[in-house]
Amino acid sequence: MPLVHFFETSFGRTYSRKMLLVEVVSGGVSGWGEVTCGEHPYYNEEWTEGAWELLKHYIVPSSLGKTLGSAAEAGGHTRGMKGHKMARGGFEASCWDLEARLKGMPLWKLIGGGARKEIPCGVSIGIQDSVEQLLEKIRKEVEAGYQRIKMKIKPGWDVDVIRAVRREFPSILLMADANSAYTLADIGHLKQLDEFQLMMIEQPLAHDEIIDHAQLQAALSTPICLDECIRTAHHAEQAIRLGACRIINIKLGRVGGHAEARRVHDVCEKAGIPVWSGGMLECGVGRAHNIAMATLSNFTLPGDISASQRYWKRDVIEPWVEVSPHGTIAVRDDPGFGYPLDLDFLTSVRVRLESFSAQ
Ligand code: OSB
Ligand code: MG
Repeated sequence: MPLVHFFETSFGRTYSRKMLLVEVVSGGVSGWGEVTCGEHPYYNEEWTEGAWELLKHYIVPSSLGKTLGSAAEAGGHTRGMKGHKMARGGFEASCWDLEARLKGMPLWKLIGGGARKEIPCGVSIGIQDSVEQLLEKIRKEVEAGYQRIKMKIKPGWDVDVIRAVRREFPSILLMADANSAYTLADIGHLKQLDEFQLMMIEQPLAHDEIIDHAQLQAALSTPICLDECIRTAHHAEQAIRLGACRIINIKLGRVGGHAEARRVHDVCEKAGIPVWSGGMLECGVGRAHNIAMATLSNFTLPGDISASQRYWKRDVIEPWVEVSPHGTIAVRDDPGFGYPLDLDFLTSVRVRLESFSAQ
């Protein structure tokens, strides 16, 4: 599906998405999950075609025809596999949606959420062709009511650009996401960001490097938020113990699904570390899962869950995800993740389908 506007991070520019959805069927009821990896292995090691192969050759055979007492057991079926959390998480999430739909209850309730009826929303704005273009985009999103602006940075698009944004918007909640574009050699450069009252700087250093982040955090007054580094609750424990971050971004796919997302959430809550929901340019399926997750109590900061129409001309769910003028998404009480699929549209944009049956 083409994006309404290209999205550029420090690792590249995306014009359209090739998304992989998982439908798991039992007793005539369907549950849906989204594999949230990118088309290319640049955010982390996963990519759409790789995830397809993993599902086909490992995840589906591990589960097909087996009895699952509850979705909480779904992660166990793929536990022997290393990595590939987004592929495994897409399957895991589909099982949670299925269980909730079979029970006729909202997913947020099944996963132990429900701390809020409205999710506070922010937006993630990519690297633009010019500073003027970025300022224009920020103005539009602030006027739409979004509570927090995240801008992507990389070497050459950082200190000066943030200074220009701050001059125009002195009091907005602002943060920057580097997607691993820096190293410890850049400490002096990154320290310049301390003058801009950023809420946080997200994942400045390598995707798999917690220890260096501890050294950087000790040198910065701006809080560091880890994204890519946190794939398990144990990583969260280690990062917190080392002082590598003061905030954590939880992405459902990156940690392998709802069960582990909950564990990461709980570790952070106990340690007094606030969390927020990240995004991966999801279509409605992944977006709706994120909304359910963001009703857990410690999701106290506005996350990267925003309206469907910021991404898509038409979404695969109906209604689409909408954001109120005060920058919130109302949590729905319908069964499962709460949004019916637009199956006609989904079928019209589908480029590949493979079905597996126990019979
Ligand atoms: O690091 O949060 C990130 C998109 C693709 C890959 C990585 C990231 C992002 C975003 C977009 O920031 C969040 C969204 O609006 O879905
Ligand atoms: Mg990020």
